[in-house]
Amino acid sequence: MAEPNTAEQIRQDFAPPQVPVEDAAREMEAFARGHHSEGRRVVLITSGGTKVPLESRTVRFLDNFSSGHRGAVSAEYFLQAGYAVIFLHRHRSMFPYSRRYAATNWLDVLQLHLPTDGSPRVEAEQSQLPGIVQILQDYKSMKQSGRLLPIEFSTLSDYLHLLLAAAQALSPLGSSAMFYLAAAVSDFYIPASEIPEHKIQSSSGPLQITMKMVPKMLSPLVKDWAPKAFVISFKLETDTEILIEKARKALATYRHQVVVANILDTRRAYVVVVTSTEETKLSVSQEEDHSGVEIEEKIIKDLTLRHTQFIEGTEVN
Ligand code: PAZ
Repeated sequence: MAEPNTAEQIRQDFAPPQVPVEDAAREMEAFARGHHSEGRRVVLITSGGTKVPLESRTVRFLDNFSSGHRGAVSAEYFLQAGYAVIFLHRHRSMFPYSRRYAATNWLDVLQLHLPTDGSPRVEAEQSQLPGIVQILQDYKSMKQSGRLLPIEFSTLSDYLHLLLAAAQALSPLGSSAMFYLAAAVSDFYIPASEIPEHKIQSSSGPLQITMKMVPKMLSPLVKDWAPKAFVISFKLETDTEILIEKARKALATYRHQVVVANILDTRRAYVVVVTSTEETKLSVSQEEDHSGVEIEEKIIKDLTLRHTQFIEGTEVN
């Protein structure tokens, strides 16, 4: 029997998604078509980590470190650069604009006024929300422009189904579509046919599980699903010795345009943009960091330029 292709494998081998994929597919398709018809480029940003259930009535799951910071900050800079953004992100991970107040306890920021002669009023303590006026302005104008489409996932299965739907929505845009795959997606999963239904019992002794390799989405994405798009993947390592070699290997295997390589501990201050012919090091110095410069601003400046060259067919890489 022939091996199922990746799309079939996702449908057959993974638990049904817990999010309304068909509705999201329709929204993404209409969003992409609308912005494309207005001459705008569209980027799909994936952001955050994936949850891999160990039981189908899930009590326990495998997760990872990703906070969604990279994706949320990048979305803001892509919007600033004029792109329309599909923000495919992990539920409750960082979100563009509001991410600056992710650690804020709103109950401390809000003041309650109880006038004797009127209704209660709630006001925010502005001094506890640094930069709020500018951020609120940017957020409101972005909302009004309709250039941000947030789509949420939680589980690995949700993510895979939604990525497939996003690729189908963006494919008709050809080279003006960009995929910016910053999510930290699990490499391992338990197939739907093998996952225990109920909570794994500790009385059965130490836990031994065998997980299958998650199909590599980059391969069908680049070859079949959106073959004309500009595709950027991210490579995270903890060992600097192997980072660039692994990024190069990914480029050679999947034949997409760019890998952004980063190391777990330094990812906020240093990345290498790797193409088939170049390695461009981008960094944020301590002084820049103190004055609020974010590495994503440099990444997006670099990538939007490469995207222009790609569209114009004048890229040298
Ligand atoms: O989400 P975050 O800001 O905490 O981290 C960003 C990141 C390290 C997940 C991203 O830059 C990245 O490298 N994503 C791909 C990870 C991978 O190799 O699968």
